[in-house]
Amino acid sequence: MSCHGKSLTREGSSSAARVASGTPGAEPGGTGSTPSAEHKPSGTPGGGTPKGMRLHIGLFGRRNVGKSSLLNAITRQQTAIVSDTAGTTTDPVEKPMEMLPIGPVLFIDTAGIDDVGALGAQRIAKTRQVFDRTDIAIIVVAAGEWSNFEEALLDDFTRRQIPSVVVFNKADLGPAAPSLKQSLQTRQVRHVDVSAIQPEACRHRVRELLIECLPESFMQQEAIAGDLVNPGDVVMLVVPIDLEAPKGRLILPQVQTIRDLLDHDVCCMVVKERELREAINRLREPPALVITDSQAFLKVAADTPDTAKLTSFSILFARLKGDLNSFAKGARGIDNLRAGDRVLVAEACTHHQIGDDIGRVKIPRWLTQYVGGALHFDHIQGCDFPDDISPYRLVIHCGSCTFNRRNLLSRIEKCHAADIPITNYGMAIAKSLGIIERALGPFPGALDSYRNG
Ligand SMILES: Nc1nc2c(ncn2[C@@H]2O[C@H](COP(=O)(O)OP(=O)(O)OP(=O)(O)O)[C@@H](O)[C@H]2O)c(=O)[nH]1
Ligand code: SF4
Ligand SMILES: [Mg+2]
Repeated sequence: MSCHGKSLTREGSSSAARVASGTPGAEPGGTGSTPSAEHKPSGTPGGGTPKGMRLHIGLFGRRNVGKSSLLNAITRQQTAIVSDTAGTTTDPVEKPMEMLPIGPVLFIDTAGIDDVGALGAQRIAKTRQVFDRTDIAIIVVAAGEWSNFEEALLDDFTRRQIPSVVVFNKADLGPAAPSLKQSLQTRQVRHVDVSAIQPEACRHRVRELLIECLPESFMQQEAIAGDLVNPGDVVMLVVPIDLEAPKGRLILPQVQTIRDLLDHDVCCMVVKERELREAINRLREPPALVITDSQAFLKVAADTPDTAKLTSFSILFARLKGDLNSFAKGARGIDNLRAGDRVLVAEACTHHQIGDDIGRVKIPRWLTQYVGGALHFDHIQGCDFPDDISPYRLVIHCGSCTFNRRNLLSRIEKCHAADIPITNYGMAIAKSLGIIERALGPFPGALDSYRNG
């Protein structure tokens, strides 16, 4: 999975969304025309909590209701441009922050959902893309003026099972009707009256509201690999240092995995694939688990004793970020591929490809060999996922280290709805190299899904 290496010098995960100031190296906030900020996940100088690990909170509503004013009040900064001209915010504006006691969050300010004209339609489409990565939706309403737009937003979020809250902004200009509040209460939709022009009070009220509807999954810290072994066990991490590896550092999934193992009192050894066999020979007993970059799977499988569990970083992240069972089942779809079929390869971040790129060169090569005939590959990067995936026989997703879980789950759900199998890089590689059962060995449920797929 040395594709991850490039992420640390790649652009952010969305070509449209921009990360506002908050981490050194990120651009100051703004709207409309500023270019993408460089993505700086943790483990890099200047990086905080990786974006993908933050609770994503979207601000939605009609133009001019005060979405950007609310963001500025909450963040105590002029993160987004505010004006009384409708349609000030064009592209989504992202602002990472530490929101105590909630923790690391990412606010996403959006363009008005009632925008007009051809450009307006494009801005609405960008706003709607943000739905896919929203953990909590804030529907902003001005002076209690509720319309079909707010009703449609609420319906959409309810259908997607995204917790949503209503913020009645501009309370200084007029309150929401008691009957409306009653109706929201009946539907168990939390709401609050605020005025963004009184930022201190506004900040407190919004924070209380958010805490009330925090998703359970956000409260629980999921293990990456520490739950697969026991305290004191030795785990070997195989990290190829090739052309794709970033200079002078490890990459985000490797750093996160090491930290997770240390948190679980596990001994970690990090080696390159060439040194693996020798390193294992030096141990008194085989390691409990070997975790490899998927691209070195074949050599690592050959050098790892059968008594040791084996998997890849990419498979671990499929479990953390997505739904391992869906991906394992989706890997079966590789058996149904025929020459001439279309395959969609999706990467969560944008980056420059180099010679032997995993998504563009290696996976297509291994899959073509497995199928025994030419396949047609389409590639997408960032937040753009096609509405119509019916032309595809299979979707293969990267490890999504820059996505939050909801974003990836939304894509999995889209594939399920269209009855298109979806798997991930690690599993597609393991499958096409003939070692998927071994790579899924540490996950009996996923292995069953694969076998019954
Ligand atoms: N009176 C009053 N005015 C407010 C309040 N919040 C925002 N405004 C004003 O409402 C106007 C629109 O605010 P914005 O924050 O730009 O609204 P927006 O929803 O981001 O608008 P778009 O980006 O155009 O979609 C500005 O003139 C703000 O100063 C409030 O609580 N009370
Ligand atoms: S987001 Fe995907 S393509 Fe980008 S570095 Fe992470 S796993 Fe690799
Ligand atoms: Mg705005």
